[in-house]
Amino acid sequence: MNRVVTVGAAQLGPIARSDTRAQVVKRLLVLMRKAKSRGCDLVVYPELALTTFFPRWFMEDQAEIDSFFETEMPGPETQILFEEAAKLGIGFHIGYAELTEDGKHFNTAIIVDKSGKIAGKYRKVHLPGHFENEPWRPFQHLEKRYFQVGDTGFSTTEVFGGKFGMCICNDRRWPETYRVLALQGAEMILLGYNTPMHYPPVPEHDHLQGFHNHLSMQAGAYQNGCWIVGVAKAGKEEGCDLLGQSTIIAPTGEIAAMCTTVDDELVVADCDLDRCREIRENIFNFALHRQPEHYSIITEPK
Ligand code: ING
Repeated sequence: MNRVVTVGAAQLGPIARSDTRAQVVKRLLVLMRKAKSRGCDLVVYPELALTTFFPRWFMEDQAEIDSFFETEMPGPETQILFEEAAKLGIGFHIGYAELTEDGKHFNTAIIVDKSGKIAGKYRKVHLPGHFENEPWRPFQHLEKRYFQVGDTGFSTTEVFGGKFGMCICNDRRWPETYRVLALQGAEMILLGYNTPMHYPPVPEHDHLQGFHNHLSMQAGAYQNGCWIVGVAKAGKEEGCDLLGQSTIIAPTGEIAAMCTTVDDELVVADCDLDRCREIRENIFNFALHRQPEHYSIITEPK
């Protein structure tokens, strides 16, 4: 009996700076119920899914910055998500800004199982962008200012009958991300992203954002024999065009499902976790073919 997980990629359209958590949670619930009605075991939401992508602005008032963070998960505004998931018997992945009790700020994602329990947590390792205000840019990308590098590392969680890993947005561009997860047995990697179409340092790459998005994830899936679910916050958000093209990618690197709008949209695929073996027991059989003694430069300190 093959281990098939029916996955819903729940892309979000723009979230306005003025949108409340309650307004966003309403949209997440619509997508969760739709996913359930489509037979999903799991629904995957984007990175920083509860607020607008606030690193696009330079802020100095820490209280204003912290207003975009969650100090509890579930908290008063998100508890309903966990309750509805348990009631429907569906798991979910969601990204959010995490402010810990000891005052640490992370770009975080969690996997919640079908009983509404948090089964895994990940804090973003590859923080893109810059630290200081750079007025030359049409918008900022201050993740290095507002978040610290994640301290969870990349790990897997046994859930939905398989081994699941997480990463977040910029992590998906780094091949090390997928290999570290696949070496731990990850069969499906869940990730959200907020990717502006315009990349101020190299505007001549703007037209390649969609290509680089899928290139990175399709390569990661094929070279590591795992399913990858990449889900966007998309559309024109506070004047900034964000890439859509949320997708579910098979271990062969093929796109099994893809969003075609830049709004709230659900796409679904039946993902047979046992299909990872076609790759992991052959072309990328790590035990048989890898030669780590020749790779040490990859992990030497910068
Ligand atoms: N966003 C972008 C991403 O890695 C970026 C930042 C955009 C980097 C375009 C390079 C090119 O998709 C986040 N949130 O990491």
